[in-house]
Amino acid sequence: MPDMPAAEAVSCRLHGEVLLVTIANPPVNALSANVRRGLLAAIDAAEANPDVRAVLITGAGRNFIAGSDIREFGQPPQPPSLPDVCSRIEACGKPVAAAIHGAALGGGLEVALAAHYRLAAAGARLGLPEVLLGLMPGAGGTQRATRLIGAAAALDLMLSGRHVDAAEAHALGLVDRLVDPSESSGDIQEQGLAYVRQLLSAQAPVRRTRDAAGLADRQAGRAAIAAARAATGKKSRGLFSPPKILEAVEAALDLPFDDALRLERKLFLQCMDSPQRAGLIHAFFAEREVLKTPAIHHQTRNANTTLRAIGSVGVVGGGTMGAGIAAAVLDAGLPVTMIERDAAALARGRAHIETIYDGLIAKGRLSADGKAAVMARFSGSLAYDALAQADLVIEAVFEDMAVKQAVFAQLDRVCKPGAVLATNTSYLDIDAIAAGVSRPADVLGLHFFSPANIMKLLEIVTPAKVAADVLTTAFEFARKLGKTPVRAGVCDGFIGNRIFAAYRQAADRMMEDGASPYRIDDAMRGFGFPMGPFQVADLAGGDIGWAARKRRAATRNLQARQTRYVQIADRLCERGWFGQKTGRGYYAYPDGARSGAPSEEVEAIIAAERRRAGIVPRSFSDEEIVRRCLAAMINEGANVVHQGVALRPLDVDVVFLYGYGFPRYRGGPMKYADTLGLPRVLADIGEFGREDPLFWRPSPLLTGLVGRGANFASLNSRSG
Ligand code: T1G
Repeated sequence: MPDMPAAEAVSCRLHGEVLLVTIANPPVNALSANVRRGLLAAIDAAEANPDVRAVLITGAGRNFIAGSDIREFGQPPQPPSLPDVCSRIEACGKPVAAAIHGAALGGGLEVALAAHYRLAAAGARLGLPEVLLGLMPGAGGTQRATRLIGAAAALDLMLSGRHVDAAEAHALGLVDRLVDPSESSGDIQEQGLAYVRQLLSAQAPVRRTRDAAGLADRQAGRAAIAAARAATGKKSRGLFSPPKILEAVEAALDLPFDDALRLERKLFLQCMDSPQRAGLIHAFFAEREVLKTPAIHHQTRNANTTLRAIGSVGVVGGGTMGAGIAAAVLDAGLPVTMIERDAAALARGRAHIETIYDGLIAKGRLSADGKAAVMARFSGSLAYDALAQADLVIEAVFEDMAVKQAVFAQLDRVCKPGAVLATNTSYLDIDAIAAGVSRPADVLGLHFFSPANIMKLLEIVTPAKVAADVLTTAFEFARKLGKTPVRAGVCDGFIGNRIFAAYRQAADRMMEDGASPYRIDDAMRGFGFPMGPFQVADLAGGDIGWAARKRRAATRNLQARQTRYVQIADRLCERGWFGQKTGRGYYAYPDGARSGAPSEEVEAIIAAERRRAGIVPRSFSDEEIVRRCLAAMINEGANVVHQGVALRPLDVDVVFLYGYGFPRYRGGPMKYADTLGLPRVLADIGEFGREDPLFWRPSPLLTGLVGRGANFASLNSRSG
């Protein structure tokens, strides 16, 4: 969205003695350079016009101001700076009020804090969420918020990044007045003008936030900073900006306002230069880009595709995934019919769902009536005919092609024309499943991640024959479930599991070559993952991967047979050591413990496998472990984009951010690769390829991009 000319982005109109300043910069009134220029000009005009006794700042459309224009970050800065605009507003010799509706976030709240009075409408959302972008308030927010509401409340807003509603903002002292919709009529501009007229008739003075008394109790302020510092140490380990926020708030207690403001700016610019800012802003835009229904295949955009109505959903299978999917659909307010093969299995499916809601009741997040209301929309049956009127059916049975094709044959027999038929398979060939029914255009993959009612990621897998309106309907369904959908093509493991498998293979090779699995997990946690690959294996259950390896072994082609195959996982599975669910896997989980302990027996099995394979173990530094794991992820990510399984590198990033715990501040594997520089990644793959050329074969996409000096980001702008 090009930046609106200053005159259009900010309009001024005199209402009696009040100059109404309106920001109109769709979609969210971001503080672009022209908006800043317009605001500065408006205050200058107000000061110069003797007819003006007060100023009211409002936003057009659904929001007040959603902050600085994030798209400007990383570009050369354009004057005026936002701190200067805020200081100008605060210094105005006539009362300035801000009338807030919708979002007043980041720089938007800083503009309001620079004003002398604030009014908020119901539904307003106020906050200083810069930390979520790897930043901190950079236009006086750390100083004015602290002076207005105290260090503890200000730190809570800035370190959590949470939005507060109008009522809480009023209770905190962030705003002076709430618009009570029942009492008053007219839009926010009317409310605002009425409020300013009251201020004028009350002879309300210019009241600068820099002089507010929120710092009166310095001891409390210091205690709040100490407490926040302790909590931040634990919670935002590895994040760059939280300590900077603490330092700025500390300065509010120790330094005069203008000195503290200068320090805030210095700290802000340090955050701006940190790679975490780039990673988090990439994540911000990527997760919004994937929401837009892409084309099924590159050449066709779904501009005017219709939607199929989804008012009722069937779920086939009541196991872990089936029950989680049913709960996700119930949480979205839809009725669910579950199909199982026998009464016992159906009862288990229902009990599984009930357990989910009982857990919420236990946490006080749901009432018994609430649970009853949800379960009232659940029904179960042993007869597929119960799905005759379902608009969408999601199959979540055992991961076996023949079993799934049998289910789809039943669905093809009973489901009404136009019903969407989806499979939750994690790996299997959906084209083959679609080929088994008379309506392949109605078939696609909805690949949920476990636990399906919690995990936000949903891979929407598009077989060759899927209809455009089925894809659009699936994206709309994902939005309704509050999921982050990513379109994926059909291949073994789609986007996420395929790339994760490459990561696992790199980790397995290092383990057989001498690295302890526990050291590898430590290194990947140090990189920012919540868990290392072997902890994930134990959580997911080794039996699933084992079944997949056995399935693949049967069809391994010559090249696959020539590829190195690490058998350590098979040795554990042969012992029934599948992970948490069997009390031991790579780790031991005595008495059902959730976090595992390293196991000497596993180390012994690994040592025996090395001897069997004739491998003399060597040591691996954390740095090398991380380099190899990421190189494998990035290279396979490039293959996935190159083959069109993922539309753009950002789709791979969103899959890993939402489905595999990739550290958000690194932006995802492809963004991280750009941060490293693709030539360096390619050089690493070349180096590792000297010992294993088949596994470490550089992706043609990677060599191509390096060849023309381009990066993955250059492919993100292509339309979905
Ligand atoms: N700058 C540029 N574009 C923005 C934007 C922003 N601040 N906020 C949203 N957009 C775009 C977004 O990409 C999307 O575009 C469209 O607007 C609608 O957004 C100095 C440095 C406001 C709660 O962190 O949280 O101020 O995809 O889909 O669900 O201290 O957007 O349509 O092309 O999210 O209704 C601080 C970020 C900035 C707020 C609306 N501000 N925005 O949610 O719509 S840093 C923020 C949001 C700062 C100063 C510092 C949400 C929203 P497109 P959407 P929504």
